[in-house]
Amino acid sequence: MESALTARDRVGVQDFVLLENYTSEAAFIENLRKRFKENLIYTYIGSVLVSVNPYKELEIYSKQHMERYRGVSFYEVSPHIYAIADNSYRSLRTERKDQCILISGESGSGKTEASKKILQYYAVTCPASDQVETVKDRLLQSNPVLEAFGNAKTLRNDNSSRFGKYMDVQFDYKGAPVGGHILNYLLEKSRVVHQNHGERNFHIFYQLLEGGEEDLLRRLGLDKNAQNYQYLVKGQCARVSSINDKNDWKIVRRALSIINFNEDDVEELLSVVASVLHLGNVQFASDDHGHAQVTTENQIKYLARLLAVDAAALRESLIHKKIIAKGEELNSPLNLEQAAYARDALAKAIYGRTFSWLVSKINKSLAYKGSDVLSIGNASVIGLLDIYGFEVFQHNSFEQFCINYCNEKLQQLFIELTLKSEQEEYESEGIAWESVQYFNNKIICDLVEEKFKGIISILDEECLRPGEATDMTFLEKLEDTVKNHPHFVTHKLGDQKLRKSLGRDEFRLLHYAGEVNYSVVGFLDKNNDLLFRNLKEVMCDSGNPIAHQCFDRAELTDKKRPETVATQFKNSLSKLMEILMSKEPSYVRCIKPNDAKQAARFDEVLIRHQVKYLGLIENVRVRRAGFAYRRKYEIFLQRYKSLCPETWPNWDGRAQDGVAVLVKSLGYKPEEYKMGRTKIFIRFPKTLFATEDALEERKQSIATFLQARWKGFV
Ligand code: AD9
Ligand code: MG
Repeated sequence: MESALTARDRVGVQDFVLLENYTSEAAFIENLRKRFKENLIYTYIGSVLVSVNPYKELEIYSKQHMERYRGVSFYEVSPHIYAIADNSYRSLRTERKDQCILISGESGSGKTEASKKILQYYAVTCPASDQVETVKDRLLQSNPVLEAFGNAKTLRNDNSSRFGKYMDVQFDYKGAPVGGHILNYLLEKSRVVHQNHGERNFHIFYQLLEGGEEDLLRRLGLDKNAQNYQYLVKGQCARVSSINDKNDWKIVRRALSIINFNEDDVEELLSVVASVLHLGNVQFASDDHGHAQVTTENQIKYLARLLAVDAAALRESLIHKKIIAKGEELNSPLNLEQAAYARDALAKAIYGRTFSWLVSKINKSLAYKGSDVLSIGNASVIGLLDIYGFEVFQHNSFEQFCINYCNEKLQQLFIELTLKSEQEEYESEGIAWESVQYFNNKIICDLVEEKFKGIISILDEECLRPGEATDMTFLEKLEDTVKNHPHFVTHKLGDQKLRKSLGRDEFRLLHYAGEVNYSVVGFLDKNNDLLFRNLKEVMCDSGNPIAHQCFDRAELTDKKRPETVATQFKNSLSKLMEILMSKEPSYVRCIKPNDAKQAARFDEVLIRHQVKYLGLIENVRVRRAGFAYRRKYEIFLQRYKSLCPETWPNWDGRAQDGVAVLVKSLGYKPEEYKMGRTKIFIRFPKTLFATEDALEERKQSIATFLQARWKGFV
C-alpha cells in the first residue's frame, strides 16, 4: 500500500495553506500540476476553491458524490465545488445570513459550468415537496434557455457567456428552494450583426435552423442553411465540432415549456428570432440621388408578418430618418451606409430587448408563489454570480472594454473582502500581524469609472457632441486627460517600441489580468446605442406581443436623454457590488489550463500568469498567517454556551469574559485561538469542528432524554 507521504508526493496537498513552502510560486504551480495530472481539479486556499478546467467529463458529479458532501464539514472530504455549495447552504441555515458565491476567472476557465454544478447540487440535496420540485426544475431549466440566447462560440470558448448573470436562489425556513431571481448585465449585442472570423452568432439561431421542424421553419420563412443568412456568415464557422445544435434545440424546447412558455409564447419568441435573420438579409441599392432603396421586398414581407407591423411603414422607416424641426416632421432619406446602419441598429435593439424580456419572463416563472406565513421577504438567499470572463483578442472593442472592466470590479471586490478587509480586521482587533503586500487594482477601476476624469466620463462627454465628436476626438481627449496614468498607454504617449505595437486608433490598458489594446472605432456609436425614431415607432405598433412589450410608447415622448450604455453598465455594476457586499461571500477561482481547449494539457506559462494576477499566492499567505474562523463574542457565546456549566443557561458578565471561560472549559490551547477586541479568532478549523461536534452530541442527548421522558409520560 502507498504510504501517506508518497501519496502526498503524487497528488499534492488539498489545501495550498498546507504547502511547506507556501510563499513559493513554483511550489504552488507544482501542486496544481500534480493534482491536475490525477484529475484532481479542485484545491482549497482555506475556504476559497481553486478550480482548473479539465476540458473533459469527470466522474465526480454523480448523485452519490453529492450525498458525500451533504452536511459534511469542509475539511473532512476532498475539495469540491459541492463542498462550497454545501458550506454556503449550511451557513445560510445555521446563521441565517444571506450568502453569495462569486465565481471568477478568464474566459473559458469554467465559471458557467461551476455555477451549473452548484445549482444542480441544491436541486438534488435540498428538501423537496411538489411545489419545490417545480421550482427546482425551473431554476435548472432557465440555464439552457439563457445560454441559447446569451452564449456564443468565441475564439476563447465554444460556449462563451456574452452577458453577465447574477441569480438569487431563495430558500424558505425549511431550507427548501422556493424561488429565484435573475439579474442580467449588458448583453454583447453587436454579435447579432457581426462576428469575428472563427466566431458565431448566439446559439439560438443555429439551433433553430438545425433543429426546427419543417413546418415551423416554413411558418417563419426560414430554410435550414445558415449560409443563407448574412448575420450568420461573417465568422465562417456555422458548425462547431463540440456543439450539437440539433440536440441543443430539443433541450431548449423542453426547457421553455418547463419555465412556463406555452405554444403561443414559443411561436412569438421564435418569430422575433426569425425576424432578426430576415432583417440581416434586407438589402439596399442606391437610386439616382444617392438615396437608399430596399431591394429585397420578400424580406420585408416576412418581417411584416413575423413582427405584425405594416410593411410599407417598415420599409420607409428603414430608408428614412425622421427629424422634428420647428414642430414639423421631416422624413430625410438615408444613403446606403446609413440605411445599413439603421437596419443593424434595429436588429440589435430587437434581439437585446427580447433577451431582457426573456429574463423577466423567466423571473416571473421563478417567482415565489407560496401562500404560507412566510412571505418571500423573509426568505434567505444564496446568490450565484457568473459573469463573462476577462478576454483579449487580436482586435478588442467597446464590448471587451466593458467585459474587462466588469472583471476589474470583481477582482476589486475579492481584494476588498479577502486581502484588505482580512488585514484591516486583524489591525482593528489588535491582533499581532505581519502585513502581506498585494497589488490593489482600485487604481484601474478608478481610471475607468472616476467622475469627470475616468474613461467612461470622457466617452460620455464626447457622446454629448453629436456631429462634432468622433472616435478619434475621444481618443485625443483621453490622451489629454489621463496621459500620466501608469495603466494607460497610447500611440502618442509611448516610446518607439510601443508605437510599433499600437495602432493609431488604439489605447492600451494595463489590466490586473494583462495588457489589452482597445480600438476606439465604434466606441461612440456603441455607447450611444441609438435607434432612429421612426423605427421605434414601427416597433411600438407591433402586433407581436413580445416585440410590442419590448418597445414602449413612453420612450417616444420621453424628453430626457437616455443614459449611455457604459454609464448604465457602471451603475448596474455598482448596485451589484452593493448586493454582494451585503452577503457572506464564498469564492471559486477558475483557471484555464491551456488555450487549445484540450484535456490533460497543463500550459505552465499560461497558468502561472493566472495564478499571479488572481493574487492566489498572496491569498495563501494572508490565509496562512491568519485564522480560519472568527465570530463576535456575543454570537459565539450564544451558540456554544450550553457546553459549559458556568455559561449555561446564562452568563451575566461581559460576553468576552464568558467566551474566555467557555473556551477554557472546552480545552482550547493558547496557540489555537486569540481574543480580539470584539471577536474570538480561531486558528484551525479542526478546533471549531470539535466544538460543533460537542454541540451536536449535546443536542442528541437532550433529544434522547426528552424522547425517553415523553414515552414514560405516555
Ligand atoms: V466565459 O467567461 O463565459 O467565456 P467560462 O464560463 O469561464 O467562460 P465555461 O464554464 O463555459 O467557461 O467552460 C468552458 C468549457 O470548458 C465548457 O464548455 C466545458 O467544455 C469545459 N469545462 C469547464 N468546466 C468543466 C468541468 N468541471 N468539467 C468538464 C468543463 N468540462
Ligand atoms: Mg461563462
